[in-house]
Amino acid sequence: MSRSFVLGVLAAATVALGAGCGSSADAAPVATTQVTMAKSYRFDPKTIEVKAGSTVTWTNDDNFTHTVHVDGREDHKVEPGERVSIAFDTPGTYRYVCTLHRRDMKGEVIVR
Ligand SMILES: [Cu+2]
Repeated sequence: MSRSFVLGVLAAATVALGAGCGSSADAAPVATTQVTMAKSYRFDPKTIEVKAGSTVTWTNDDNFTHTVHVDGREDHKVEPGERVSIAFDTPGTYRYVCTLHRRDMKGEVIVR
């Protein structure tokens, strides 16, 4: 209970700092349609940029089951060694999470 409280406070502090602070290397968008769920509990690269109409593929190279849940869309479970592809037709910024590891696994797809 106290541990999760501390983590919650840290998460809030991270949000308060805003974009561009801290792990700014992760935040720079990478032009790719391929995202790896790398060991351990990460989306790599975390922020990607694609053209409208692109299909993005997430591949699970970790030893654990993860999911890809884009805001407003369905959750996709991805077992180790498997992949899921999602089409992005409309420009915008789409946040997504792994619903099993929300604190650690978040990413963003920027559609131009
Ligand atoms: Cu996960």
